Amino acid sequence: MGEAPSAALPRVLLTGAAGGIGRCLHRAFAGRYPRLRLADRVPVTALHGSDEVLTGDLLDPSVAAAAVRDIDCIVHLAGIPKENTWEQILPNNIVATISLFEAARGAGVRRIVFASSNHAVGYHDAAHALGIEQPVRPDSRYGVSKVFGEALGRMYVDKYAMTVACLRIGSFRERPEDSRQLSTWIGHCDMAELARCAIEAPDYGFAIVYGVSANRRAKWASPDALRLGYRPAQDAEAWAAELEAIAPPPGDPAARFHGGAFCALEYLDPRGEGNKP
Ligand code: 15L
Repeated sequence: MGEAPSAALPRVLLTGAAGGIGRCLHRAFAGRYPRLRLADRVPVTALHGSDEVLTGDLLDPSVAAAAVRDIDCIVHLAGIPKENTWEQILPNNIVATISLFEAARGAGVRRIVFASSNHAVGYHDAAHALGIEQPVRPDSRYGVSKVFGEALGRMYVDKYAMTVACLRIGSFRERPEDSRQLSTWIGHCDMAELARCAIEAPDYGFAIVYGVSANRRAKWASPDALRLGYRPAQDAEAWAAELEAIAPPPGDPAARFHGGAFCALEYLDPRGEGNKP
């Protein structure tokens, strides 16, 4: 974690605080901010005196309003974290995000850090590096919900002068687990540091940053990371020897596209090859 806490630091709301990234940030931020409100549908256990716990569903506007009250910066992690049906993705990832952004605007919250995902651009060819200038190319309904959140953030910056960071998070894990993650991995320390930078950097308007560690094999470039001051320190390469062999066969959609296994789900090859009748 960066320099010592000061009175100028913002009051922070973490949504989805009981999830994997939520728990990581909760631990990393304990005692750092003058207020740390931990919201989730399931109860979260406080770790520090400044922790506040709010249990409820952001789809309920009264819960969203209570969550954002007297908050300066929201880190929005809540939602379904992988592919699912529209019945799940629409309310939990799209409508709840609208509900939160609207509550934030109404309450005068100035900054939102949105947990987007690499799956917003997952169907780009893995043979080529990705920046943020390429068009979105979601690989799943989950990826579409992240594209939606990014577009919503862009609009709240342009229309309501808020500051919004969209973190296109890669593979958040204790350690990388397969060959793809040698490029897509983000370790726990880097994840906490990226979120801290997005919370604390001077106003930056709109930013999109890939949430990856300093992996030697990284294929995602984030010019906005510098504006936020994010300098990752972890590198998946330490696990390369044991992980290189854990890979889908060449030609498999999970190997051909940046989004990995999400790209293989329900995939129909435009050339008709290997499609089930
Ligand atoms: C994500 O967005 C998912 O939340 C996570 O489960 C991983 O699959 C990750 O992306 C990834 O691309 O590895």
